[in-house]
Amino acid sequence: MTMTLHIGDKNLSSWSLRPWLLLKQAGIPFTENMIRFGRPETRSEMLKHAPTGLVPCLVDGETAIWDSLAIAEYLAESFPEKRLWPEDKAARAEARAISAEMHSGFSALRTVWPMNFSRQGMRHIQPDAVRADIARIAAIWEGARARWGEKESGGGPFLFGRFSIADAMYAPVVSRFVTYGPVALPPRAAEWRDMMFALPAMKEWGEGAAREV
Ligand SMILES: N[C@@H](CCC(=O)N[C@@H](CS)C(=O)NCC(=O)O)C(=O)O
Repeated sequence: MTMTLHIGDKNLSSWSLRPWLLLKQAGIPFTENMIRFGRPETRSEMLKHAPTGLVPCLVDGETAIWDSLAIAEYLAESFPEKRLWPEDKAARAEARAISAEMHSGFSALRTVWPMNFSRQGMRHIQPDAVRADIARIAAIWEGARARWGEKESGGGPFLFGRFSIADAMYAPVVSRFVTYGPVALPPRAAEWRDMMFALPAMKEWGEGAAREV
C-alpha cells in the first residue's frame, strides 16, 4: 500500500514542504492529502492522523509518523538504497546536526518571516535576532558546501554533494530567502539556494501554492 503524506497549505506549511520534497527528490511513491488551514474542520481532520493535531504526518499502513524529522528518519530507514543521509560518518554527523539545528532553532526567522511561498518581494523587517539567524544559516550552507559539496559521495550541487535530508530541512528557508529578499549570501550559499529554488519539485510545490492564494 502506498504511503500517505498529510500536509497543510503549500503556500504556508513550511514543515510539510520538508518531507514532501524529500519523497519527491528520492522518487518514493506516495499519496498526498492536503488539509487546509483555518477551516472549522482543520483540527479534527489533522487529529484523525496525528495525535498532535499538526501536519505533516506520514501514514504507512498501521504506522503514523507525525513529525518532519521523524518522517525523514523513517524514510531513511525504510529506503536505505536512497541514501538519504550522507555516507561519510563525519558528513552524516554534520548533516544530522544542522537538520536538528533547523528543527529546534531559528525561531526569530520563523516567527518574523513566516513562509509565504508564492509571494515575491514581501515587505519585511530585519531585527537583530533575524539577522543573527540569517548569518548562522549562511555559515551552515557555506560550510557544508565548502567541506562536503565536492567531496562527499562523488560530489554534486547539494549541501553534502548528493541530495540529503539536510537539503530538505532547509528548503523552506530557501523560499524565505527568495521571497523576503533576495537575502545577500556568500557565493556558495547563494548558489545552493538558487539551485534548490529551481528544482522541478520546488517549482511543483510553488505551483500548488500559487493555486491556493
Ligand atoms: N515539529 C513539527 C511541527 C509541525 C507544525 O508545527 N505544523 C504546523 C504547520 S507547518 C501545523 O500543523 N499547524 C496547525 C494549524 O495551523 O492549524 C514537525 O516537525 O512536523
